Amino acid sequence: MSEATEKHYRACHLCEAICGVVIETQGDKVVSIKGDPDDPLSRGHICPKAVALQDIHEDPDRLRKPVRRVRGSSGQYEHQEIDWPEALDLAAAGLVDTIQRHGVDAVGIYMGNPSVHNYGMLTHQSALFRHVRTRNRFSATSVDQLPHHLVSLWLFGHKLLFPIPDIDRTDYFLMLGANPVASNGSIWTVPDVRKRIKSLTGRGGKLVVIDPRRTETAELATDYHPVRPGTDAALLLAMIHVLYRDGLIQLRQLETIVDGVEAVGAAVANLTPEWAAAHTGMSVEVIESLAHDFAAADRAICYGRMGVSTQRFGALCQWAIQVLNILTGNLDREGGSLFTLPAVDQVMGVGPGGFDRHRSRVRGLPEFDRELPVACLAEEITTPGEGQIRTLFTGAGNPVLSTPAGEDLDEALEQLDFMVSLDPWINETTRHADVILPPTSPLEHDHYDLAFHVNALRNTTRYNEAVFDKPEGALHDWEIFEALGQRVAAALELEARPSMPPHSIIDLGLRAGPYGDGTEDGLNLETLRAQPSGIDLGPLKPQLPQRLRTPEQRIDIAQSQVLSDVERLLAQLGDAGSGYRLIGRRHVRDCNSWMHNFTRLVKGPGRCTLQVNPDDARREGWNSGAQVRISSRGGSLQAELEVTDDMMPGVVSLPHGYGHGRAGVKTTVANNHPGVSCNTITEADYLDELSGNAALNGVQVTITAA
Ligand SMILES: Nc1nc2c(c(=O)[nH]1)N[C@H]1C(S)=C(S)[C@@H](COP(=O)(O)OP(=O)(O)OC[C@H]3O[C@@H](n4cnc5c(=O)[nH]c(N)nc54)[C@H](O)[C@@H]3O)O[C@H]1N2
Ligand SMILES: Nc1nc2c(c(=O)[nH]1)N[C@H]1C(S)=C(S)[C@@H](COP(=O)(O)OP(=O)(O)OC[C@H]3O[C@@H](n4cnc5c(=O)[nH]c(N)nc54)[C@H](O)[C@@H]3O)O[C@H]1N2
Ligand code: SF4
Ligand SMILES: [Mo]
Repeated sequence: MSEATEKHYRACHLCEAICGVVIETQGDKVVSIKGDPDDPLSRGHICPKAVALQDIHEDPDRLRKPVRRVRGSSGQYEHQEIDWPEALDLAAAGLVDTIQRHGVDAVGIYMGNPSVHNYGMLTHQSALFRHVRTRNRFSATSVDQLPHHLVSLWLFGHKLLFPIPDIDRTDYFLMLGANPVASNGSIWTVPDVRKRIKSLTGRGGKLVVIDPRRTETAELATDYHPVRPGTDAALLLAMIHVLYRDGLIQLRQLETIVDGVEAVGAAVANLTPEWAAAHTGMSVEVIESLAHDFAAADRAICYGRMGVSTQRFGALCQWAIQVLNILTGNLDREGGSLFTLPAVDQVMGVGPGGFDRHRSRVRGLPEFDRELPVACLAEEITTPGEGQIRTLFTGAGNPVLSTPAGEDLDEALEQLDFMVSLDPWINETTRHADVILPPTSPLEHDHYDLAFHVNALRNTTRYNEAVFDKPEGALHDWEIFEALGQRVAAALELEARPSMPPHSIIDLGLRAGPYGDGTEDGLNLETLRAQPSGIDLGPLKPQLPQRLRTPEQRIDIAQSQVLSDVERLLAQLGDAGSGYRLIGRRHVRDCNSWMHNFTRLVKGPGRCTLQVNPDDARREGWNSGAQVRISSRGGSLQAELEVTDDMMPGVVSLPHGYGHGRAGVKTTVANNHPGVSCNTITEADYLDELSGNAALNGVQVTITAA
């Protein structure tokens, strides 16, 4: 007789859409994964990646035990399985030894993107890091959303106060540098965005997409305008100029809480549509009508993501986007952009963040939230002197593939005295580690979306139990942090505070939160356990000024650092340079560097192609399928051409997260679909100088036949 099937309710944690899924299991096997129609946020939606929940769990390449790197008889490195106590002792000893000999700053830390999707890593990383108070902390934030955090800190007083586009109730949506139809949304938890866009345009609303590539999202838009990479700040500032020039400023409900309106008007006085047209490649008419339509719409949203964040003027763009929302009274307004009120309220629970309280040792880049820009990680390892990184800890990250000038980092990692990685795979980064500590599979631990309810277009909450029991002897990520923390504390004679498991922290957070003890909802872990599809807490509501964390609960839009950055824009926009501009690209079946080891997600034609516009191809004599060499100041690589009129002339696109198949990497399927890493040619010194965020988009490249 076959075993009975069991149903498990769960969130998919692979991207920010946090879709609810129903996983059917039989014994220790996953039988099916389907969308959960009862989830109040995702309403049954899933994307093709949801099946990866099973593939991750079953992947034979996923490490089940720690490994240690040793030189084999042939002189090559190999990885040997070791027991947990030995692995933890080894990892802690490496950290302690460096701290004792060179001080805490000689330990570097890099935390990658999945750490934000795994709540135990968020609640418990401090169990280790509080004993390693190094200035050399890094994360994927500085190749991603750093400008968003800064602008939220500056305007709203807290790094996590993100205005969330209220797409379901808007009339006009201006979207720059985002492709949610492929990415499923970012800093905007918006499951089933395709349906929501169709509903917007179906009810007569507009979606206007600004992007150098006619994306999957642009295909659904009412209007699409190509823009030259890295020039959006000019467009946005000229739109603000038009609002002032044509008397279209309308603060509405924000009237009594916004300062700096006059100063911003002065700063944009000369930034005319004519000026912006010359740089962006957009016409004066289009720029003016964008400003007019935005101001005329009853309810409007301006939103921009990776394409306007990881570029040369990322912080200026994100600031201008929010200033457009504010000057038209569309912030904190239904159908505009609103703040969430999550059940576990991180805005009340974690510090607001800070900026430029110290700088990186070699290049003097500013810290944000006690982290340095990862674009300077390699030089902090290779440059001798006091504070040089000698030991590196990485958790849930693959910076060799995901950070600019990744090949330099790849080499730098070999110069370390010691490296430890908390990761389930031997990938391009962790292959350098002396010891790799693999956590339980995602289905073996419980789940709460500590991060993404903060960004969701509706207030909901959901807690899910583990689908499978933890295997004998295995450790969760949080338990590994705890175990390392205890060992390091003991060796350094520091106090190791006892901690509670992540779910108890969530219980406390729920009880103390806005729907907790003493409220009508009375949420706690038990009430959530009883409704594993999630609990609806209603649509986003206006909350200003109470929600602001600025000292006087006011919004000062005339931020001096930002206004000074306009000078840099004026100085740098002029040097358009020659050659092509490189941008990135996401595919719905990718997820950064770690979704290529699952056959179901990589099958079909290779996706790591260089897309170019047909006119460029014709002029250069290139055809689809040809191999070309792409070179930048940082390096060069070879890729296959794909000619498509989705690309605007002069711009080429290559996805990131490829470049597998290197010696020692143990991801069998990915190694057979290696592609090339576009971060071979992105540049460590090409940054948004205001924030320190990497400018991964808009890199100047030349292309020749290979
Ligand atoms: N399928 C899939 N989903 C993902 C991920 C993934 O790898 N694959 N990654 C997840 C992560 S970590 C993130 S941060 C999000 C990102 O989410 P999004 O930002 O929505 O995704 P991207 O595809 O990076 O969209 C960036 C867009 O900016 C455009 N662009 C590039 N340069 C410029 C420019 O100078 N100006 C303008 N206006 N546009 C420009 C690109 O053409 C691209 O369409 O996606 C998440 N979801
Ligand atoms: N050129 C270019 N570069 C980019 C981007 C781009 O658009 N263009 N996008 C950038 C963006 S937005 C981001 S977020 C970064 C991502 O950069 P990273 O976070 O550095 O890289 P990922 O590819 O997400 O690597 C995730 C790693 O986490 C591991 N992992 C997965 N789940 C878990 C878990 O539960 N626990 C542990 N311990 N490990 C786990 C995986 O095995 C993998 O090794 O890349 C950035 N790099
Ligand atoms: S959109 Fe896809 S990857 Fe993202 S949470 Fe939903 S099912 Fe998972
Ligand atoms: Mo990201």
